[in-house]
Amino acid sequence: MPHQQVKFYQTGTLTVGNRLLDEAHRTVQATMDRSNSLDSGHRACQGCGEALGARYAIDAAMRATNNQLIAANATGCLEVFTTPYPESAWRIPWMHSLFGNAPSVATGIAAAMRVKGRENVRVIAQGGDGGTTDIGFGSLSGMFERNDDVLYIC
Ligand SMILES: Cc1ncc(C[n+]2csc(CCOP(=O)(O)OP(=O)(O)O)c2C)c(N)n1
Repeated sequence: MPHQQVKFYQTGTLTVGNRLLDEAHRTVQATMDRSNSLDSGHRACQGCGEALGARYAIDAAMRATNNQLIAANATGCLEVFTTPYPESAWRIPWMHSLFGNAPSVATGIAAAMRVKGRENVRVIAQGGDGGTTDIGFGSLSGMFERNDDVLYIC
């Protein structure tokens, strides 16, 4: 079976540095095919489960939607480490919501896309367990009650 040595380090930034290296020295992150929703340079710790989970989920969603994707993100660690003002590590249209209203914001984005006839644009909302099942539960419940066309990821 063909195999490829896995490299656990990253040299330079994903967008530029890796691609300046010889192909043999680039990490898998540098492949041009990778959709790369969450860029390097954010402030999560190495190996942060939330950063990896979010990136894998959004990368998959980008592939599934042909990159026609907008995300709403509740206040929480994911928002804090990816978007220290005035920077952002997200490479998709991304909107920061309050701690408790990411589902409502996502609903609004989906409604706006519907009105504009952009039915091919899909919407994702993401939040931590607190933003989802504690302070945000009313907003989430409303989203399900209305059967809004949003994928919510806790
Ligand atoms: C109304 C309101 N109360 C409190 C806060 C402070 N606050 C910001 S993030 C956060 C906790 C987020 O926890 P969780 O949703 O589980 O996400 P995590 O950061 O763990 O990923 C709190 C209490 C806030 N931003 N807004």
